[in-house]
Amino acid sequence: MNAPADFARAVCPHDCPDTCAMRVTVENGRAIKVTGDPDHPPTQGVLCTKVSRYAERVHHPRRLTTPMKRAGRKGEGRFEPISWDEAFGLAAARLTEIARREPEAIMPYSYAGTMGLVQGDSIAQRFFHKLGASQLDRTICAAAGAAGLKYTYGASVGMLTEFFDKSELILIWGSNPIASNLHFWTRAQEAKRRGARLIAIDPYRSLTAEKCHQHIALKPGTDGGLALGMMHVLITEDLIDHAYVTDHTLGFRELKARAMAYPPSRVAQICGIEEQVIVDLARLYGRTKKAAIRLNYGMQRVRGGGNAVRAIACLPSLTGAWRDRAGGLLLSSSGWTPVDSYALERPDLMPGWPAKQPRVINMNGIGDALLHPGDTTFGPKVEAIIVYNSNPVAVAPDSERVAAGFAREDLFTIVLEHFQTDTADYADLLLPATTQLEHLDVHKSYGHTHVMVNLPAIPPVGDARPNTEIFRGIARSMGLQEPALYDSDEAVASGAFRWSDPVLKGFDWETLKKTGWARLNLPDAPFADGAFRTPSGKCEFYSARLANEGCDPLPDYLPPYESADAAPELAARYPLAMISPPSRNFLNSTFVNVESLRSTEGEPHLDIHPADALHRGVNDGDLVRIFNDRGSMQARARVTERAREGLVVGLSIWWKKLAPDGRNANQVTSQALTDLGGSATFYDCLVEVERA
Ligand SMILES: Nc1nc2c(c(=O)[nH]1)N[C@H]1C(S)=C(S)[C@@H](COP(=O)(O)OP(=O)(O)OC[C@H]3O[C@@H](n4cnc5c(=O)[nH]c(N)nc54)[C@H](O)[C@@H]3O)O[C@H]1N2
Ligand SMILES: Nc1nc2c(c(=O)[nH]1)N[C@H]1C(S)=C(S)[C@@H](COP(=O)(O)OP(=O)(O)OC[C@H]3O[C@@H](n4cnc5c(=O)[nH]c(N)nc54)[C@H](O)[C@@H]3O)O[C@H]1N2
Ligand code: SF4
Ligand SMILES: [Mo]
Repeated sequence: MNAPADFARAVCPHDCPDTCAMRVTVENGRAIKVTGDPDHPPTQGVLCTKVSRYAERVHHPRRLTTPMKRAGRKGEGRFEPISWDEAFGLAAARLTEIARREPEAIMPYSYAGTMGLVQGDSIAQRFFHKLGASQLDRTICAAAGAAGLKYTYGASVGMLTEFFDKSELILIWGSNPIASNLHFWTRAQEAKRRGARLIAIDPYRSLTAEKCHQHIALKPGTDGGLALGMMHVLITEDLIDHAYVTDHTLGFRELKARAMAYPPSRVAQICGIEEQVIVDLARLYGRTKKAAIRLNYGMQRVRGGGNAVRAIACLPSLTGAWRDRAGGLLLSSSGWTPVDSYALERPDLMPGWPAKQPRVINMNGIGDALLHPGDTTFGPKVEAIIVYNSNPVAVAPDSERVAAGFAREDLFTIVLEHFQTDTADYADLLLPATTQLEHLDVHKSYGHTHVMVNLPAIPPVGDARPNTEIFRGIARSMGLQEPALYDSDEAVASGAFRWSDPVLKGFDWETLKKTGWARLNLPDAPFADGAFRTPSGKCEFYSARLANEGCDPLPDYLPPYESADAAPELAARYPLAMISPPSRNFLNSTFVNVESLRSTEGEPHLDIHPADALHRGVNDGDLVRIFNDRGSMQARARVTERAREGLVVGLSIWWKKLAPDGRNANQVTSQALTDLGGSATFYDCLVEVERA
């Protein structure tokens, strides 16, 4: 038993709810195999196809292994190697000059290339805070849903994922777990074997939807309407748990009045589904004791995303589904982990904190932000951008504008990356970062409730350095004196969690380093007796906080910005709704450059309903052009009933330069923001399609 392990312990760093524990086999300093840890309950020994190939990505021949500076025109992607000293010197010279004059002209841009709390936003945030740089509102993915949960439950918390296999009914709502939440799917299948009914609520017949007992293909962006329609039925047919509602919720009377405006006949119109489907769904949901909802972020990437999450989040509290551990709802579990973000990010380093803080730029508006000339409302023009853990030129909405912004000759751009992505092409300085197998990190999960440690398995590939080390190097060259900028990775990691929180009882950094993970001490059925995290401690159907902020205190249905209801003139010109959800073999834009995975995906496709195809003279296999006023892209048409009529689906997110026409789905998406949280509205997008 005491023989040294022949593997190193690691954690999958990707933006995925499953946060798998990995075992890495190393030979001569190279990772040769990465497998799922059989002892880690959520992982159960299995990794997805993408990450089973992680060693291929780590030792990829095109890994960036040395710092480089731009040698060609902006965006051309030509670079020449330089030393780290020269790179730090160039970065420091330019940033010092700007910071002295106008610190807010410097902005960070990062997201979840790694979910690690150390290589994510620790030293990097401290660095930007110390400079007084613009702050970034990190809203590209989950902010609407997070706001919906916050106002309803008080935090991003919900059912524990391990009990879904005991559920009798699972609504898989705006989620395609076979692609994006594999380990949940295993549990759902276990539930199915035990007789549970699985219902997919998704405008698209995804890989998951086709394996469920029922698929409800509503129009995109209409989920809030469906939830209100279900409430109408639950209330009029008295399928309500009155004791639960009285003891553990707030605002039933007001919610009831709102729901009465959504009879199934009206909701059928809104959602483009049959009235009876709504009635049957509500009855089944209301009559099943162990009724669970696995909601995912796919349904909140539209104007009304925050309200829709709020409406859906009310359902288990109306029926009392929370009473059983196999009932309730899970969108995100990330709020269960007591992360010490103050210690990690040190907001107190910001000049003027806490009274006054540097401006905040919403990352979804990066296109407009980079092209903004600067004025009294926006503040200073952006002169320098430092990108890490993200690939905005591929993933941010309204990509024509994003690319135009990055192409500005006077913009100083630093990119920390593993590969020469679409964004890296625009860098003035391109700095090689280590991967998860080469650095230390700690993780929480947004799909399960374990905290985890990742220890380096191999030395850095080439001259790559961890993000933390790169920011420390720039800070040192700038002569910044703040000690917190120079904390070691281990010091940062050991302070990432509030160890005194009861959910971490019995654990500390040293034990966690040895065990690799720890399950948070949480009750099996977290809201069986209420105890929500809201100010009232109840599930807030009616939110006084929203009312105070001048918003609707009750959940409502808001039609998508780009829909016949909200914009009939636009819908006449661009009649097709387009969504661009994740591909199974990519993770956002990560892995698109791993040949074996890209060849499995083939090429960019567009799924289009036979009636819509016929009308446009499009045949299966034709190359089509997808366009609106923002831009256009090409894809290979797949004529299929997987897409409901009026909907087209382009699985994403391709690297532009690896797509035949050098473009991707974000050419047509918009920078508009959701109702709550300021999230992106990738799936609120009207287009037209024609043969190319
Ligand atoms: N393989 C793979 N896994 C991933 C990712 C990836 O790119 N690839 N991305 C990761 C990331 S960043 C995230 S945020 C998570 C979750 O990412 P999500 O965006 O939630 O992705 P999915 O779980 O695939 O669910 C999206 C599903 O929602 C459907 N959908 C789109 N619009 C609507 C709508 O208006 N209403 C409803 N009901 N459904 C709608 C889509 O058709 C799709 O089947 O997955 C993560 N996991
Ligand atoms: N059309 C459309 N657009 C979308 C979506 C969609 O469904 N449709 N989904 C949206 C969603 S949900 C999300 S979350 C965003 C995701 O957007 P991003 O967070 O930008 O995700 P990725 O495209 O995976 O890019 C992450 C990059 O970080 C790099 N990276 C990984 N680890 C490290 C590290 O340790 N150090 C450094 N320096 N770099 C690292 C990777 O190499 C990769 O290039 O995209 C959004 N964009
Ligand atoms: S991407 Fe998700 S499923 Fe795949 S290994 Fe990572 S955490 Fe697990
Ligand atoms: Mo995401």
